[in-house]
Amino acid sequence: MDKAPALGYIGVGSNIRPEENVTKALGLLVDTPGITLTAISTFYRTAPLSDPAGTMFTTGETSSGPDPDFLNGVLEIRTHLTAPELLERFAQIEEALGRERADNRFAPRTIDLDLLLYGVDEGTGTSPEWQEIASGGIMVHRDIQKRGFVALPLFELAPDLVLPPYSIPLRALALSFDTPGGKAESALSGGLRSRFLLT
Ligand code: PH2
Ligand code: MG
Ligand code: MG
Repeated sequence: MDKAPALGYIGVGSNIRPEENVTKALGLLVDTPGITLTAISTFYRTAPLSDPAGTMFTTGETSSGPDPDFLNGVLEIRTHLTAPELLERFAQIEEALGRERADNRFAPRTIDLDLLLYGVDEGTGTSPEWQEIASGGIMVHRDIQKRGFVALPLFELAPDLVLPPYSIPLRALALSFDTPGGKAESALSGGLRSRFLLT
C-alpha cells in the first residue's frame, strides 16, 4: 500500500500586493503534484514587524516603520513530498512570484512560505519521522513561539496539537498571545477556502 501522506503546516506572509500574491501562491501550491491543501486559517492583516535595532543580533521585534501591512495566515497540507522537497517547492513559488532576497530579513516581500511543522501526528504532535527531520536540520519553526499571527492561525487549524520536541501544548502557547496581532480578514479567508479547498 502507498505510504500515508505527511501532515504539514505552512506559514504564509505577504506585504507587496498581498491579496494578489497570497492567491497566486495558493494556486501554485494546489497545482503541485504530491501536495493536497486540506485547510486554510483565517488570514490577518498585520503591521510589519521590524528589527528595532537594525541588527541581526537582537531578538526583539517591534511593530513599526514605513513598510506596508502584511497578510498572514496558515495552511494545512497532506503531502507525499519530503521536507527538503517542500522547501525547494516553496523557494520556486517565492521566485515565481518575484520575491527578491534582500540582506534585510525584514524587507517587504511578495510572498513568504515558511514550513512551520512537518510530519506531525494531528493529535499528539509526535512523529516517527521527527528525529529524522530534526537531525536533518528542520525543527519546529521559531515563529510559532514568537508571533501571534502564526501561533493563533495554527491553533485555529490544530487546537489539540502538542509541539515537538518538548511537548508544549499549542493551546497554552496560543493563549499566551493576547491578540493575533492584526485584524481578521474573514471575507478574504472565506474566498480563499471556497476557491482552493475541495469540499
Ligand atoms: N515577516 C517578517 C518580518 N516582518 N511582519 C509581519 N507582520 N508579518 C510577517 O510575516 C513578517 C513581518 C520576516 O519573516
Ligand atoms: Mg517568515
Ligand atoms: Mg521565510
